[in-house]
Amino acid sequence: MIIDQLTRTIQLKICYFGPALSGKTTSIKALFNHFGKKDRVLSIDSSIRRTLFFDYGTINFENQQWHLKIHLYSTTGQDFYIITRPVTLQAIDGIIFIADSQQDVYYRNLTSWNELCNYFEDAIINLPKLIAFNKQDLPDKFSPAVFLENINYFKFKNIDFKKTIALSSEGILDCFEEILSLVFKHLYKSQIVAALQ
Ligand SMILES: Nc1nc2c(ncn2[C@@H]2O[C@H](COP(=O)(O)OP(=O)(O)OP(=O)(O)O)[C@@H](O)[C@H]2O)c(=O)[nH]1
Ligand SMILES: [Mg+2]
Repeated sequence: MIIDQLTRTIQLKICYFGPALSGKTTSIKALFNHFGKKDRVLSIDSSIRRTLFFDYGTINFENQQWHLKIHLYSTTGQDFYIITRPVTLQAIDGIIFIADSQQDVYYRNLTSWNELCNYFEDAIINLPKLIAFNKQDLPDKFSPAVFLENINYFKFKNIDFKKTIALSSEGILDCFEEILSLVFKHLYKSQIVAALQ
């Protein structure tokens, strides 16, 4: 987070993370589409539309006192480009973990979650994070409860989960609002936002 008192601007960085092909790019694009900014997502992808490095875009809000600028990134799920993932994750304020709900890729989600936890070590406990169980439109899905139990959900703080269908934008805005809410609650708790008022 960057706070500039002079220009009254708060900048946040939120990142979509998750296993290969879980729907990270589809989710970020659906969100920008909602705000009428479909063309404002920069995607660095291959000829077959796999993310090579990241997707990136900004969304701005303002009230009479403050400007809020949210930088949104998605990581690549391709392990060949794994080196780019910790770079993209630097200095983030919140994570939206996009899980692929198809039963046959269940373990890819676990591996990806564990990778995420390893990048942040103990800091992952408090980092605001939202798990989106994507692809709810498909048959043969695993139960979110099983995944949450497997990752030991209750040991984490500042965490929530939702179901999404990124392909039809279902739940995407909800996830965005929820991660912002988790981020701001976290900032209030650490008294950073309160000090600005
Ligand atoms: N049925 C269904 N397909 C989806 C959904 N979300 C994404 N997809 C499809 O899943 C495939 C991968 O989506 P992407 O958004 O490119 O996934 P990604 O996580 O960005 O993939 P990488 O960046 O390559 O790791 C595409 O064919 C999408 O159309 C969904 O909610 N339902
Ligand atoms: Mg992608």
